[in-house]
Amino acid sequence: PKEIFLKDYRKPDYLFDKVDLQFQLGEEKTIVTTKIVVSPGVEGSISAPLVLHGCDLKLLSIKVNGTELKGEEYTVDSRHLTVSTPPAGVFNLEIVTEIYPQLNTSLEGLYKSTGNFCTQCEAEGFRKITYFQDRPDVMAKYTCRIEADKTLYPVLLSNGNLIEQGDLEDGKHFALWEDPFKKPSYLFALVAGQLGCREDSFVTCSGRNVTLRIWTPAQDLPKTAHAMYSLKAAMQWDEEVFGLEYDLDLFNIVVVPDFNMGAMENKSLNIFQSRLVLASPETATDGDYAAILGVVGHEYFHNWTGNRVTCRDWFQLTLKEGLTVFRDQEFSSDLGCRTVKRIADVSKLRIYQFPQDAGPMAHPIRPHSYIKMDNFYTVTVYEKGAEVVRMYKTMFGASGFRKGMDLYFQRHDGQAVTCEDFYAAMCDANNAQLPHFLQWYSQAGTPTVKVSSSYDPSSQTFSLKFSDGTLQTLASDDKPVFTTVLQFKKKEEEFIFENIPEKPVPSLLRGYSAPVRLDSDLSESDLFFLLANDSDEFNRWEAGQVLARKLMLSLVADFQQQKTLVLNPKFVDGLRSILRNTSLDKEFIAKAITLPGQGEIMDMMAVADPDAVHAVRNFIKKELALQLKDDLLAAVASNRSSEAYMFNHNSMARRALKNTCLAYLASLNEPDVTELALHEYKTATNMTEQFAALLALSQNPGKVRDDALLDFYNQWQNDYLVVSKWFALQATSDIPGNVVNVQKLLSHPAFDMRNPNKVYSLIGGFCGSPVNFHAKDGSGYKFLGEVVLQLDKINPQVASRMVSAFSRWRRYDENRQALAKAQLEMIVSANGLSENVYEIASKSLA
Ligand code: DPP
Ligand code: ZN
Repeated sequence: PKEIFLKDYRKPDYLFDKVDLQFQLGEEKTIVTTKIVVSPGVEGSISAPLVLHGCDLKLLSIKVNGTELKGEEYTVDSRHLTVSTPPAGVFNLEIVTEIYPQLNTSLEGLYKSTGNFCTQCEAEGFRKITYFQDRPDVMAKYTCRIEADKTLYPVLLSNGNLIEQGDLEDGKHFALWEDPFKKPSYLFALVAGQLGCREDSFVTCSGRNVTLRIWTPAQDLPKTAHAMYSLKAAMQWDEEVFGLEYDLDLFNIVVVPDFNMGAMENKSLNIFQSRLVLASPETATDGDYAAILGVVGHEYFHNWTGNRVTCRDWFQLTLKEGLTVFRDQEFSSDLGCRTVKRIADVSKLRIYQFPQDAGPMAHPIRPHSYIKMDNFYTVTVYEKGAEVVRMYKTMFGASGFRKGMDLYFQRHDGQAVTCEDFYAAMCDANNAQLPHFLQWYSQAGTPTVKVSSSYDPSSQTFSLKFSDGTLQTLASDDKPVFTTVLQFKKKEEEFIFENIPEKPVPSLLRGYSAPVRLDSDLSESDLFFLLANDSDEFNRWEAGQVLARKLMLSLVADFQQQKTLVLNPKFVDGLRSILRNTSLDKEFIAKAITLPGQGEIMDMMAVADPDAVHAVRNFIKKELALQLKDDLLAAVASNRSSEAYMFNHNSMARRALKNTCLAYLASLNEPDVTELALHEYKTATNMTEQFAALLALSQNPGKVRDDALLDFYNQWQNDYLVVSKWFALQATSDIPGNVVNVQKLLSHPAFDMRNPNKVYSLIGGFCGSPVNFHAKDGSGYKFLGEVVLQLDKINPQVASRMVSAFSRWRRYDENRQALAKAQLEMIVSANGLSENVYEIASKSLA
C-alpha cells in the first residue's frame, strides 16, 4: 500500500469547468455517462497526461472531442485511467462506465440501502462512480440527469435545482438537476427510491423562501419533526451568529439505514443515517435528540464551512471539520446549557482523543501522511480540531473571531484552501500575530502544562509559573478578583499578580481553554474549595473530576496491593453537598456526581489494569450509593414527572439527574432498589427513562436482568433503531464473561453485519467495555480478530474502525500484550486485506 504525503501536494494538471452526469439506474447494472469540459490547469503547462482516478469500474467508452479514443491512446489499471496526450487547450471528455450498486457493500460510491439508491462520495468514493480527478481542489459546476423505473424509484434527487422532469418509455422517468455552485466531487449526491417527505419552509434574512424537505420511508415521517425543528433552528442561528445565509431555494435531507458515517453534507442534499434524524419520545433518548440537533446543525453549517469554502487536499480536513464541529458545539450550547455541553465535549475529548493522541495512531489535527484517508476522520481531526478553533475565539473574543470568519469568507468563497489561509484570516482581521500557534496543526500529542503557584503575604504578590505547554487562562476564587487570559508562549513563563491581599485559589484553564493536560499544584483542600465555590461551573465540575481521578488512582494502587478499600469521607461529603444544592442546574449535578470513566483512569496508569480499575470504580459507585442512599432516593422521587415529553434543557436535566441517581441505587442490587428500578421501567412514558431503567436493572446478572431485556426486545423488535440500542446495552455490559453473549448476538435474526449502525452498537459497544474486551484469557481479542476479518470482506471502512480497538495494546500487561499482538499479526497477514484495515493494524504493530 502506498503512503501519501502532505509535502508532495501538487496542483492538478487539469481543471474541470463543467461536469454533466447521466445515470441510467437499473436492477443489474447502472450506466454512468460523464461529460467534462477540461482545461489546462497550470498556465503554460504542455499536455501532461490526464490521470483520472477510478475504482471497481467497467469502462465502456472514452471520447475526446467526440472521437472515441483508440487503445494506444489511454491506459487503464485498477486505480487509474490515463489519457497519454490530451489535446492542448480546452476539450470535451466523455466517459461511459458500468457499475453495480446492488453489489456494493462498502457503502461508498453509489449503493443500495433497503431498496433505494444513494451515494457517499467523501472522501474518495466518487471514483467508484466514474473516472475523475477525484480530489477536492478540482471544483466544477455539475448537472445530473437520472433515469430510472418510475414505480420502483418515484423520487429522483441530486444537488441544486430541479430543472426538468418527465416520463420516458418502458415505465421509466427522468429528472435533471443543476447545481449552480462549483463543488468538489466529494459533495456530489444522488438518491433514487420510494420515499415520502416532510416539507416546511424557511425565509432567510434577505427574504429568500427556502423549501425544506426531509425524505424517509413513509412510515417514519412522524419521526422527522425534531430534525426539521433542528434544521430551521440551525438556519436561523447561522444568520444571527455568523451572518451566513442559505444560498439555494431547496434544502433536502434524506434518511438511509445503511451509512458509514453519521451524515454527509452534500450540497443541498444531505444524507443521514437514520439514528441521526428519526426520533419520537417513545423511541429516542434525550441523548439521541441532542445528537440530532447537533448533527443536523453540523451538516447544515458545512454549507459555508466546507462547501462554499472547501479543503485544498484531504490533509486539510480539520479546516472544515474542526471548524464545523466548533460551530455545532456553539449552536448546541446556545440552544441548551453551555456548561453541560462543554462538560460533555471535554469528556469526549478526554475519553477518546487523549488515548488516540498517546498511541500509535497519534497524528496532528493536520496529518502529515495517510494510506487511506477514511482512517483520518478521527476525534483528533474533529474534536481536537474544534478545540484549536475555540482557542482563536478565546484569544480574539467573540467579535474578533467573527471578524476573522468574515475575512475568511471574503477572501476564499468558492475556493479550496488550507489551514494557513484560515489562520491568516484570523490574524489579519485582528491585526495580530500568533507566532507559535501553527504548531497546533503540525504536532501530535497532548501537551502537559505544569503550574505551580506561590503567594507572598509581605509583598501581597501571587505568582503562577507555567512550564512546558501552550495557553492558559486564569481567574480567581468564588468572588472572582479578576478573570484574565494569559497567553503562555514560551517553555516557561511566570505571571505575577500584585496587590493580592490574601492567598487566592486560582481557577485555571477556565472552560477548558486549551486541549492540554493540566498538572497543577492545587492541594486537595483547594480542589474541594473549587468544587464547592468556583463561579466557573465548568471548573467546578473539573475540580470534582480531578479529585475523583486522584482518588481512583490511589484506590487502584490499594487494590493492586490487596489492601482494604476505603472511600475518603470528604469525597462523599463533597458529592452530598452537590446533590443537595438546589441552586445548581440538575444536569450539572448529574455530571458532577458521575465518576470519570474506566478508560480515563487506565490512561493515567503506567500499565493499564482494567480489572483493578473496574473493581475500584464499582466499589466507589456502591459505596456512594450506600452512603448517599436517602439523597439518591429523594432525587429519584422528586424528579419524576407526568408532563408530556419535551425537548428542552430543564426537562432533560430533570431526567438526567433522576436516571443518574437510579443507576447508583440499582448498583446496590438490593430488593427495594430493584423494585424501584422495575417500577421506573414499567411506568416510563419515554425512551430516556425506560432505557435508563433497563440499564440500571441490567447491571446485575440474574433473572430480573434477563426478563427485562427480553421484555424490552419484545416491545421494540419492529423498531430497528431501538433494537440497536438493545444490542449496545448488552454489548457494553460489564457482567462477567459477556463475550459469549455478544458472540451469540452476532447470529441474532435482528443483527446484520452489513448495517454499520448495528456493527457499531454490538461490536463497537463490546470493545468499549474494558473488563470484557480485555479479558485475561484473550477471549475478547479473539472475538474481535475474527469479526474484523469477516467485516473487512463486506465493508473496509467499518472494519477499520473496529480494528482500532486494538491500537493501544502496548498499554497493558505482557500477557495481554501477547494475546492482542497475536490477533493483530493474524489480521495483517490475512489474504486480501483492505488498505483501510492494513493501515491501522500495521501502524499499531509498528
Ligand atoms: N459527513 C462527515 C461530517 O460531516 C464528513 N464530512 O463530518
Ligand atoms: Zn463534518
